[in-house]
Amino acid sequence: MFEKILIANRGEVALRIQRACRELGIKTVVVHSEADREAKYVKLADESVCIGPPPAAASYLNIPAIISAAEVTDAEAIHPGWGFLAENADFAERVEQSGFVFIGPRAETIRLLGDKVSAKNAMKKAGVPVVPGADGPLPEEGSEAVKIARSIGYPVIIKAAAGGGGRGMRVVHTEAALFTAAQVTRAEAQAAFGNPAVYMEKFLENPRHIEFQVLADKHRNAIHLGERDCSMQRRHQKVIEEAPAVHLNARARFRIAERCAEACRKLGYHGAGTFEFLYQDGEFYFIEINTRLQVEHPVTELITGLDIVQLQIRIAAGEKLPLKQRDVVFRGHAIECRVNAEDPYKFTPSPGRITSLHMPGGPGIRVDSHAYNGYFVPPHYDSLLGKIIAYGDTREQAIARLNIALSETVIEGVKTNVPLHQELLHDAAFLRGGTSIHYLEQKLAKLAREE
Ligand code: MV4
Repeated sequence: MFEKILIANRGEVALRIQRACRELGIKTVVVHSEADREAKYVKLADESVCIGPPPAAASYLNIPAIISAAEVTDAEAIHPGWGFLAENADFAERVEQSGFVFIGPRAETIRLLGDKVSAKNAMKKAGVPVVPGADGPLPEEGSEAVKIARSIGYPVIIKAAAGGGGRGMRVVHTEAALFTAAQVTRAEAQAAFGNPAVYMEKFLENPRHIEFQVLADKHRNAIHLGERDCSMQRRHQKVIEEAPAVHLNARARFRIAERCAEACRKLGYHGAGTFEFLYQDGEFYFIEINTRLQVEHPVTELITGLDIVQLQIRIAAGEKLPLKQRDVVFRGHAIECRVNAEDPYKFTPSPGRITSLHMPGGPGIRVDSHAYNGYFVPPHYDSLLGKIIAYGDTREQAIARLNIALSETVIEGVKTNVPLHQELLHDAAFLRGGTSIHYLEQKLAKLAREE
C-alpha cells in the first residue's frame, strides 16, 4: 500500500479522499490555491502545498505545479478527485511518466473513452447497448449527413465527439435544419474543444438518466455496484440522486449491469467508472462513461456498505478486488441532495462567509461537506458546499429522514438551495419516482410562470 498520496483537488472531494486515506493509514498531501489556504481540510492534511493563485487555470489545472508538489513531498500516488484534471488523459500520462501512480484508469483508456465516438464504438463492440446512430463521426459532406439522418429517423441529435456532460449538442427535427446544425455544432466543438468532430444519433425525447457504478482491478476482475438515478437535474447539474433507481425493467437492469462489468474486463479498464445511460420505454442506451469518482458515489456506498474511494486506492496500488460480484449485497435505499451556495430559484452563485452552520445527523444521515462555521465560500470555483445523504430500509424512509435532516440544517451568510430540496422532496411526481431528465426544468418554468 502507498505511504503517501497527493490530493490534486479541493473542497468536499479533497476531504472525502483524505478520510479514505486516513482509514487506510496513508499520509496525505493536499495542494491548494491561495483562495483555499484557510480551508479546514488543508489544515487536517499531513502536508499542504500552495500551487498558485485562485483561478483554477493557475492552480488546480496547473500540471507542472502539481507534479512538482508530488516530487517535493515524496508522494507516491495522485488522486485527481472529480472535475479539474480528473479526466484529462495528458495529466494521467504526465503523472505516470513522472514516476507516480495515477489513481484512475490508464491514460490511453481515458483518451479512448474521452472521445465519445470511440467510447460508443468500444462499448458497442463489448456488448453494451448504445443509442441508435452512425458508428463513426459525421462526414462533412451534406448529402452523406442527410442519408444518415434518414436512416436514423428524426429527431436526431448532433454531438461533439470531444464534448460530454451536455456541452456541444444540438437537436435537429427536420432535414431543412440539418446542414446548418451540423456546421454550427462543428464550429462550436472546434472552439470549445479544439476538435471539430461531431456524431449523430437518435434523439430520445423523454428519457431518464441512469448510471451504473463499476470497479475494476489491474488483474481484469470487474464488478458492478448497481445503478443510480440522476434524472433530477437542471442545465446538466445534478440536484438529487438516488440508488437504486425505482420503476426499472428489472431484467434489463441486471443484464446491463453485467455488460458494464464485462466491458471493463474486455477493455482492461481499471479503477472506478460510471456508465451513463438514457433509459426510455424499458430500454437502456449507453451515452458516455465517466472515468473518475463521481459526486453522487455516496448513495451507492450506502446501499452496498462499500467505500468506493478506498477501493479506488487499493486498486491503484495493484491489489485484487477484495470481493466478487456475488459478495455485493444491495440493501435499502439512499437519496442525496447536493447543497450549493446559490440562490435556490435563480441559481446565481452566492459566495461569501458562512456566519452560522449546523449540519444534521441522526439515524441514516450522512453529511459529506468541507463547510464549517466561519468558512469563506470562494467565488472562484463551483458552488458545491457538500451533500446531505439519507439512507433507509425503503425509499419512503430515506425521504422521511432527508426531510428531517433538511429541516435541521442551518446555513447562514450565504444563500443555499436547501429550500429547493425541501420543495422537491414534497413534489408528487418525485414521490412517485421515475421522473425524466426534463422534469425539474419543466417544474421550474411552471413556478416562474405562476410568479
Ligand atoms: C442525449 C439526449 C437525448 N437523446 N442523447 C446531455 C448530457 C450528455 N451526457 C448527453 N445528454 C443527452 N444526450 C440522445 N441521443 C438527452 C441528453 C440530455 C441529458 C442527458 C442526461 C442528463 C441530463 C440531460 C439533460 C438534457 C439532455
